[in-house]
This record gives sequence, structure tokens and C-alpha cells, in this order.
Amino acid sequence: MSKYSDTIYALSTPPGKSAIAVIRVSGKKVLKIFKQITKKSKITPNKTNLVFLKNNDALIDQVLVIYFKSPNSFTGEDVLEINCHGGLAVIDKINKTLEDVGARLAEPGEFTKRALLNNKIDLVKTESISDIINAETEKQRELAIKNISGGLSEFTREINKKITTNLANLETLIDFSDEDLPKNVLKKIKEQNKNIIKYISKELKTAEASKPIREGLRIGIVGKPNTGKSSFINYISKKNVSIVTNIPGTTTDSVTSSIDIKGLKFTFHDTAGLRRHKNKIEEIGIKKTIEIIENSDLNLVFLNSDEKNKYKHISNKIFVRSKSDKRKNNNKKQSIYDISSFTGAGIPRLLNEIHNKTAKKTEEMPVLSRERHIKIMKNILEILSGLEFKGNLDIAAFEYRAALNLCMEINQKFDIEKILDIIFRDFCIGK
Ligand SMILES: Nc1nc2c(ncn2[C@@H]2O[C@H](COP(=O)(O)OP(=O)(O)OP(=O)(O)O)[C@@H](O)[C@H]2O)c(=O)[nH]1
Ligand SMILES: [Mg+2]
Repeated sequence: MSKYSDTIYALSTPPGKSAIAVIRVSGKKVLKIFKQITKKSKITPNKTNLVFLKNNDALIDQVLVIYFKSPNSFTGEDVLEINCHGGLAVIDKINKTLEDVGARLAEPGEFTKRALLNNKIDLVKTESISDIINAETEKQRELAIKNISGGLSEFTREINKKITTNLANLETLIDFSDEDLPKNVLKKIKEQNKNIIKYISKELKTAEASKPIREGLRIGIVGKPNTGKSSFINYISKKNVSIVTNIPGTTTDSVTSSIDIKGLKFTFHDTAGLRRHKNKIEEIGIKKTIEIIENSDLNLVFLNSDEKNKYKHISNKIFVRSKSDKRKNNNKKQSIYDISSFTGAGIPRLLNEIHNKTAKKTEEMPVLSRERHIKIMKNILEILSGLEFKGNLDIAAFEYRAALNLCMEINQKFDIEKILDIIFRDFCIGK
């Protein structure tokens, strides 16, 4: 018997004490379970019902329950949503009671997985649900909701249609002799092939440009010891993520912290900086700094005084001088950002500049929002670009069918088990 025939339950709200908690139950035994835990004989679907939950005859809590009758529920199965008081003991007792009457704890994402298997949602929507739950910034949320509302599904359908039409034309050309066909069919096929390539390339470009939305941006914080690097990362993180002392060389390892600037995720890397090392620990720390400089979208070089020319080898950088609260005449030069991590002066301007310098090309929201989609589209592009339509056209038709199969992988239950695990890895229990 498939594990999907079990009746499952899970807390759908975050674990911990709260005013209200929601426990969801889904599967064939839902009605039987409802009767057992409420001692009621009937429940009307889609209506709220105030009932007492019981374990045998002992009262557990007074709760609101809603029954969604299959197939009109999120999972497509019978579903019971229990809105109980959010106390830890209450949640625990209800969970135990559900276990006693034959339900089992759901795996991460199992509710959504069942919705997918019961055709309540498609694969792209499933991924978008995961993305919307995991969205950390406004832009990531916008991207996820775009695909929940069908952006990618629409694009995929369009590509699918174009490939199918061209494949049909190719097969007609193979099956019929030249005399029976209108002229220029092959020319049209070639043109259409070019159009599909253009169409996919454009979306891949947008996807590439929007990488910062999906993955965020990396900002290195480097410079001499004691220039205020760690104090800065602490200030913008609003907590002490990195140790600060007046001893030069306090930071030896790299410390990261992510913040949201205008809807984008920026991960700052505080480092040991660049200096002569005195021991093995410092040597490793400085090696790490060099790696971070190379892999960052932008580096903030913290200056002590005017040692700008020491950093000629860093290409993508801006200069920062902290501790402006200690100076009377601050630098008026645009090329150095004067800040204070004590008063916060100059920091909004600096964050604004960091955003301007790194996030220029992210205005357009892509339809291809995941590595999986991008990889499939790249593969299709490779197939279509490699076609010559010379000699035996059977080869071209064969390749076109391969492209069509790939396209279907985006949104259909193609090789489903293979990709399900990858998608559901990011889900939480109860969703
Ligand atoms: N007045 C003032 N002092 C600051 C400011 N930022 C840092 N400091 C002080 O400068 C000293 C060094 O600060 P850190 O933030 O540890 O400097 P760092 O660049 O991380 O130093 P290392 O980790 O040793 O490379 C500490 O005593 C801080 O309190 C600031 O904006 N104003
Ligand atoms: Mg430091």
C-alpha cells in the first residue's frame, strides 16, 4: 500500500506558544477520526464548527474545526483543519490523540505533495509555494507569487505549442513528397526554429539578470585592522554578529550577516581584512579575505587614513571611512563614504550606493525563477541551436521530440519521483 494512502496530520503554524495553532489532518480516515475525537456523528463541509476535542472521554480543548470534503480541499483528500489554542501542552495532546486514532505525522511538504499527486496544483505551483514560504525579501516574494499566478506555466505552454507545431510541420515534410507540399515549408520551419531560440534566449537573459533576486548579493568588508569593519556589520545587522574590541586583529574568521536593502537580500562578509599575518590563524583568515574579495559583487574597503592606493588590485570596490563621529572635518570627497557605526551617520547613503552599484539590472521579473527551469530551457536551446535541417530530416524530428519531452518536464508529472525529492527538500512539515 502506498504511503500516500495513510491519513496524515501536522501542525501548520510555527512551533511554539501562540494564541491559536492550526493542525491539519488529511486522508481517507478524516471523517472517522473527526467522529472519534469529537463524539459527534456529522459535520457539514466548509463551515466552522465549535466543538470539544476528546481523547476517549477526557476533554482536551475547545476548538474550531473546518471539514473540507474530497476533492474540494487543498490536498484533494478529505481534510480537517483544527484551530486550537496555541499552548504547547494542547498541541502535544492533540497530536498524540491523532496518533492514537490512526493518523501519522506528515513528512515535510507532504500536504503539498498530495495536492500535486491529486492534480490540485501543478509542479510549478508547488515550487512557487515553497518559494513563497521561503521568500526572505520583498522581491523574492513578488517572484514567487508571479509563478503561483501562472507566469511560468503560460511561458512553458507557449514554448510547448511552438515546438509541437514545428515538429508537426517537420513530420509532414518527412511523410509527404515535395510535390504534394506548398513551397518553402522547410524555410518556414527554419524560421520558426530561430524564433523559438530567440524567445527562450530572451527569458534566459532576464533570468540571468535577476539572479540577485533569487540568490542575493555578496558584499565583502575588508581593510586594515581596527578600521571599524565589525562594528559596521553589527550596526547594519542590529545585533552583535562579530566581536569588536580595540585590539587590532580581533576578527580572524569571516562572519556573515544578511540584510534586506530595498527588497533584495545582501549578505555582508566581515573579514580579518588585509594585513601581514603573525600566526597560522591569521594566515588562514587573510586567505579567506582574498577569496571573499574575489567572489563578492562589491567590496567595502575600510580606510584608516588615505591608504587608497594599497587596494588597486581590488576591482569592484568602494572606499569607506568609519568613526566620523570622532572627526571634526569629514571628507567631502564623493569617492570616500564617511560613516559612523556609533551614530549611524552616513550609513543610509552607503547602503543606497551599495544597492545602486550592484542591483541595476533587476527591474524585470523573470518567468524562469529556479535553477531547474533554467537548466531545462538551456538544454532545449542547445538542442534547437544545434539543428541544421540538412539531409535526413528524421534526425531533426528526433531532436525536436527530445526538446518537447524536456519542456514537459517543467510542468508535468514527468519523471516525477526523480524531481519530487529535490523540490520538497525545502518544505517544512505542515505544508
Ligand atoms: N568612535 C567610533 N569608534 C568606532 C566606530 N567603529 C568602530 N569603532 C571602534 O574601533 C575599534 C575597532 O573596531 P572594530 O569594529 O573591531 O574594527 P575592525 O576593523 O573589525 O578590527 P579588526 O577585527 O581588528 O580588523 C573598537 O574599539 C570600536 O569600538 C565608530 O563608528 N566610531
Ligand atoms: Mg573585526
